[in-house]
Amino acid sequence: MVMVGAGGASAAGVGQPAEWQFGFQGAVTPVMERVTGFHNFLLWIITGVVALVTVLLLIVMVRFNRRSNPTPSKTTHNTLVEVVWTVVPVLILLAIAIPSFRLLYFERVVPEAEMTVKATGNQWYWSYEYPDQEDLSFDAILLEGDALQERRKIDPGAPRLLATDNPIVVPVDTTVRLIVTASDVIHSWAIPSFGIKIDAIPGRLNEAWFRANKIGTYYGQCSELCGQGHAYMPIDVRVVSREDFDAWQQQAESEGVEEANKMLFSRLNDGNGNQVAAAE
Ligand SMILES: [Cu+2]
Repeated sequence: MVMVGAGGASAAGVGQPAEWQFGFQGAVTPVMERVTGFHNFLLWIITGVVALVTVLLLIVMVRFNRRSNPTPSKTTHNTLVEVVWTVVPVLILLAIAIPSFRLLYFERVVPEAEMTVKATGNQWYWSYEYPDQEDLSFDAILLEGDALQERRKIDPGAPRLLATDNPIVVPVDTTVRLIVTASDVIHSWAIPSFGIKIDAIPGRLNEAWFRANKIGTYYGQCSELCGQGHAYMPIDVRVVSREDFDAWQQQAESEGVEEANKMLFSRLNDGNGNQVAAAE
């Protein structure tokens, strides 16, 4: 199979899964950078706890089994040990809780946004609106079969089950407020590399934000079981340069989204898959 969309080892697992990937997809927003950092921090704590418990268990098994310790001690209380095994777990929980709540609030509080995108979950596709622009709205339908083959002519990296006919297009280094809702049942809008997973609930507006710091293509999937087509309503985001975004937006307003996307793909396609590197 041809490696598509990865654009070399450095990009593997950013925006979409890579073969043999072990950890998270690479972070391209401040939220996901912190999520990844918090995860790595927790890993140290977990490893320490597991190691300590394992060592204690081994000591008990070796030193206090029936053969090596035929007459067990009758001790029932040891104040020092009891204080230690109460205070140390409390300290560990505090060390986890404080950064955890800080991160929650960092995700939760939307900073001053430069633009807004509204996502609506439907059975089984997403539709998008750019409320800052008049008449800029479209559906994003999974590309499959011939439509996918056709798309690969202008967007060679388009992966199966992740690419949609109309991607969301946003400029790089721009704070985007994301408003999420649903028209029928509960869905969930999620992009691993953005660190976003937010429920789309009928009759309710949920809010999230992202500020992608790297030009590229980032995929996600509906993450709340929503019926038969749940696996077939992916999320396809193109983070592009300011110039590309402005050109796309103008074209979308004058000629429609389909034409704007064709033009965008021709601008983005450097013959190297769709992970176009920043024009540095
Ligand atoms: Cu869904």
